[in-house]
Amino acid sequence: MSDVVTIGESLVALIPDSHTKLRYVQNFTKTVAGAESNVAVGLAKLGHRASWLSKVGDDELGHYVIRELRAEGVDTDAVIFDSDHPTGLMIKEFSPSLQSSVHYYRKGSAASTLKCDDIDWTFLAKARIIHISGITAAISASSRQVVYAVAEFAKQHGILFSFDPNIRRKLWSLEEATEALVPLFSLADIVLLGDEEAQILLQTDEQEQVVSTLHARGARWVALKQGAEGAYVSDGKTGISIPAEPVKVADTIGAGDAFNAGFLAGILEGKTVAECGRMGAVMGALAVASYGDTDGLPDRKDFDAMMNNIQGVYR
Ligand code: KDG
Repeated sequence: MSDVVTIGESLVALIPDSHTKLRYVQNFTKTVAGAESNVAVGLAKLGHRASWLSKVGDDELGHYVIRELRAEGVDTDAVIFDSDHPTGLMIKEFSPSLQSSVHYYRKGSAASTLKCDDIDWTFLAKARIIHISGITAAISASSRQVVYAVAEFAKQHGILFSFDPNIRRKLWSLEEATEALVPLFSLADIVLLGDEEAQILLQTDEQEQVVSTLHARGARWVALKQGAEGAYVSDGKTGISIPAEPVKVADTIGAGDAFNAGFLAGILEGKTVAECGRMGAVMGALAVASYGDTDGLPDRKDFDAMMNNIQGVYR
């Protein structure tokens, strides 16, 4: 039984060692990326039982993804190995101004073939929270069907459905994203979105308006992620701004997923919405301070020390 099940594609990510165009890069670090598995890793590192459900190719990259996620404590027992489709790949590129961008090689990937018949519904029924991002809805029509079916299933079974639109403009147009993602707000108990996404999907990024719109559609918790400004979080009774933790930024990719992991951990632990927000902010700050999506995520001891502003002794 898992506290949280996340569903979505993970990719092998190649991270360049220099801030220049890819044609000039000589060395890359191999790592695992994927919004939903990032959330699962963050939760597992904080001591929660987290499962990740997906498909990977029955290839070296697929076995690498599984090995890494297991090493971080994520349960991958429900993952399907597909011998007909490959594991997806992405390559990050860092411009001299530290702007991160990504190049995807994921069309026709194993995860994009995920369909409702692949889902182990009995396993899913035992979760307390199911978390999915809009990326899963973007990668194919069949995985989009999975997102809607899972959201409905969560509602019927009293499982909290957590949703982050995670709009990736390289995967679909804003019109397609809006049409597919807006209905999911009405099925979500927890909505975690960025201010740019609020502007696209709700035509406003004004915090109180975003929050009241989403509560009116049924969300119990809302977190509006505002990047370097922090976040505005609400449980319908309390709405509060959470400042971002000061940090030296290496790579912003993965920050939103880390925030989500911290926020969901707070919900599992029965914390107030302000505490959930701070837990999210601490996780987000640690994620941006390192290059991989999850390398910077803390284990519980370091996380608690940071939450309590306790300095470590290093020598
Ligand atoms: O949120 C970070 C993700 O975007 C990254 O890990 C890769 O899942 C990914 C994607 O599809 O862009």
